[in-house]
Amino acid sequence: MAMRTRLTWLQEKCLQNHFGGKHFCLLYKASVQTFCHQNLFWTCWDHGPTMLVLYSEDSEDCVVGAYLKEGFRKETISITLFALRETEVLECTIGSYLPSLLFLDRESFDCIPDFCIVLGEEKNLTISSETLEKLGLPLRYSTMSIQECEVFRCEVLLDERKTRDIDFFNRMQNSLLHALRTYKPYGDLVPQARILLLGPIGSGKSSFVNSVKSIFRGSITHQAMVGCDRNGISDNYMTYSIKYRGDGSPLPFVLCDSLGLSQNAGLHTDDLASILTGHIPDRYQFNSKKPITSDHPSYIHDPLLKDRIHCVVLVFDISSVEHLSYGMVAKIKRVRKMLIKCGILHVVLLTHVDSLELISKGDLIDIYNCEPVKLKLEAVHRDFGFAFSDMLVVSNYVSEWHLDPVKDKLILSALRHILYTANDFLEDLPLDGQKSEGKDSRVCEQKKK
Ligand SMILES: Nc1nc2c(ncn2[C@@H]2O[C@H](COP(=O)(O)OP(=O)(O)OP(=O)(O)O)[C@@H](O)[C@H]2O)c(=O)[nH]1
Ligand SMILES: [Mg+2]
Repeated sequence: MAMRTRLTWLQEKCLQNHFGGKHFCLLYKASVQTFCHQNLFWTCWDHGPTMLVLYSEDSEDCVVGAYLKEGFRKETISITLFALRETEVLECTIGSYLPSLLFLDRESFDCIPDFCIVLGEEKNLTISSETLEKLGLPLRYSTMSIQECEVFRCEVLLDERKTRDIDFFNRMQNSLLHALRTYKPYGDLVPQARILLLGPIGSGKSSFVNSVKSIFRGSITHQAMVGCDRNGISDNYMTYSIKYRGDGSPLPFVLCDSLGLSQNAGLHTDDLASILTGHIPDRYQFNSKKPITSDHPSYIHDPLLKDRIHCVVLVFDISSVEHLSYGMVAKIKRVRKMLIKCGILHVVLLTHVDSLELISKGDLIDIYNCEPVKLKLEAVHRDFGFAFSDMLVVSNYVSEWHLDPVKDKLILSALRHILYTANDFLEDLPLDGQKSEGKDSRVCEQKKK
């Protein structure tokens, strides 16, 4: 049976961050492998950096333990004692001691006086008052009964990724790239799926365009203008057809970047309706107060199916999505109603996941299982009603110099979901609509000429 730690996600994360971003691998769990320190030594001997964690019945919200940089070995070392209460870790270093002296030796009655663990029948821990003070623990912790004792090997996460996961991510990236390059919009109705990025100012729309472009180009690019301005950076309607680095052929999708949504200014809902129906030309300069009209010189009068939007991506900054103003939330709900009314399918893209508190680079490997991300997804689901399967999480390329296969996987997986959604939209179009507006009409027109 696989052993599971008693540490909560948050506790494990706090300790990981505190001890240099290490990944913990559970080596010993006393309730499963006996409360016997000889047994514990035997199992955990010479594993490199090791962390021992003690849980007490008396204090549910606090764990204490020892971090051994050199691991359990037969030589004297300095030992870091720690206490984790809620999200705060306090530590103090003692030494040099033989690590075995953390446990009471019943024959010689020898033990580290500051921190003495007794396993076996008694199962208790005694901490000196001086150490209690350094660890910020009240006096009642001077003798604690031990309910559980766990020992972890502390692996260097990045090294581990280098040797084990990078291969996996490279293979994954190749298969995703292949799937996206060979993607075909449903029924060949259009040559490219047209995806609109829509969301509050600064949510990361243009950065997502740059991220996708960077991956397919094979190096970082910042073609779409990105920045921080409360009035918004993008004020033109920009459509990006992206080329694949290998053969320079255009990919079967177009990303459309728009003016951000804002409570009082930003993208006008009439302009949004014109974008969705394909009336707005590339590079059109928006005016928040004056939406486009049919007498504008570059207004597209008879848009074809290929000019229309086939999927809308609602982009939010995951770190601030819960703090959107009441007016903004109401605006997004209105926009969503409009999309539903027009029959346009939409998905949610949550950016900035890297800036969530406690999330580190290593978490991007399994981001949907991280507690803070799960909580955010639940909040967005609760506030807006989006389905969990339609919420995608990414970390955009914003300040990096090089591509990272872990980020690529998140971005490409999100893009694949978006394109499948565009296909659902095309598949659901009424047959008449497909024929009159789609490829067939273009072919007919060309034949007539
Ligand atoms: N850390 C982090 N920063 C991001 C991410 N995505 C975007 N940013 C930053 O957020 C800011 C806004 O990003 P933009 O891509 O310009 O956002 P936008 O939605 O296009 O903004 P407007 O065009 O003004 O509506 C920039 O400073 C980006 O560098 C992300 O995933 N992680
Ligand atoms: Mg922008």
